[in-house]
Amino acid sequence: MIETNNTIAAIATPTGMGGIAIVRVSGDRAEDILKALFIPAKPRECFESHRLMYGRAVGEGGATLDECMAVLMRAPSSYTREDVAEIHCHGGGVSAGAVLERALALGARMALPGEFTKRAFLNGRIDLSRAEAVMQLIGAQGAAAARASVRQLEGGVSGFVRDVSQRLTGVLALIEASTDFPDEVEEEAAAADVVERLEDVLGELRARCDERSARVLREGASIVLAGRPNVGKSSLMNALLDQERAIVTEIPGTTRDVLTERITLGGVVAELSDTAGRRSTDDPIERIGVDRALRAAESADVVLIVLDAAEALDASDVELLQKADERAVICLNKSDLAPVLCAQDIRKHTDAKILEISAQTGQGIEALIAELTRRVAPDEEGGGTLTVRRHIELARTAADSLERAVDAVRGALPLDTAAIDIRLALASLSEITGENATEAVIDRVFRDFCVGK
Ligand SMILES: Nc1nc2c(ncn2[C@@H]2O[C@H](COP(=O)(O)OP(=O)(O)OP(=O)(O)O)[C@@H](O)[C@H]2O)c(=O)[nH]1
Ligand SMILES: [Mg+2]
Repeated sequence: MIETNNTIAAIATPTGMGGIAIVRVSGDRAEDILKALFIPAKPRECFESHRLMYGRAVGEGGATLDECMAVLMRAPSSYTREDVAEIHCHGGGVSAGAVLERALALGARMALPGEFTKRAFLNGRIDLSRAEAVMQLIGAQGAAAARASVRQLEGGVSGFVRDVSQRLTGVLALIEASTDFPDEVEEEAAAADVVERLEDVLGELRARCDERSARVLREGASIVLAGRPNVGKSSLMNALLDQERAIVTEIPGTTRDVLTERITLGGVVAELSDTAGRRSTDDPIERIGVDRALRAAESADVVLIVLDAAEALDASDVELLQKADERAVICLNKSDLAPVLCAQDIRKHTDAKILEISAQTGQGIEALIAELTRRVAPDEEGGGTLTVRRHIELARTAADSLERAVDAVRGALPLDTAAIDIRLALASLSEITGENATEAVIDRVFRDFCVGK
């Protein structure tokens, strides 16, 4: 389809009250539109590129819409690589709305979600993985997710894809050499070399596909407190939040519903949930609470199993400990009291990490926070995991292809059988950065963007 109006405009800042609101215009007519709607305080014959000007935005007939700043960024040194104009109005939506309307009346059309960034991609300024990083940065929950997005924005994913693809191309060359010149290349040695190199790449691909870390970065982690009534779950919740959030009493069965609050651990946002103490009960309300507690723990990333150090284990504690999996951390609470229960008693039922704490005195809380941080914050060494779901899926598909290639070579099939799967892996990898991406893929990526980005 031939685009008849290629100059787009949108308000790039969020709606609501704020200091400034920015109207962005991109395309061939951006400069004309800016000159028609903005009058600099110091008249300038030509609008100098990349120079912020102070002046007035005007409507039809020259009526002042707002006092504002404006900048023209001529192609190709702009976000979209096209001529871009930005008008910085007073915040609050009304001024920016009037300026946007004026830009539309002067011939721009309303931008679609993500259309500015899509143009940056289509004009070759950024690859698809970087465009996705822009969106992720905007939606980042917590500093760790933002850092991961910035790494991608700086080309972390593109660099990784390039490196891995180059290595796979090298393996293809080796295979070609051994099939084209069978007398010169020793087949068995070549096969061993191919397997070794493919396995190296495979290991790296798999390491980057850490689904759990990716989800935690995107959506935050969930930490759930579990245990029988009165062991101090709500007290621990309050100690971790450093505020009196949950009701604490000496009456077992105090907490009924799931109570959730946000905390930040090592730059990762986590939801901390206090739950009803687990016990069988005839009280219908408490029973619903106990059911909710069980469900919350099922889907949690970390389960804090709270025990009372001043009491012996009972049957429900033992059941909880026996079911503890790798997500569990045992908090031996009330360690300020005369001990009845010790770590060895717990060890008989589980290998999970045990920390002695006191929600009341604060003892051990720092160590617990450190343990939680270690568990939820991603390992950022080596560039970290891929965080965009689409990238993880493609990297997985590539890894699956490589696994088939390794199996083929191990099964003594001709090396060019493996070459087919290596080419498939290369195709999946190139989709991450958007080379040869179909229009449908590109549209899907930009569909979730916000207008004005
Ligand atoms: N000495 C001491 N008492 C504690 C500690 N933590 C909690 N308690 C007391 O234990 C009692 C129960 O505390 P909660 O935090 O309400 O216990 P819970 O596990 O939330 O109880 P339910 O909501 O009934 O399941 C309260 O009287 C607390 O003051 C602690 O570390 N040391
Ligand atoms: Mg409670």
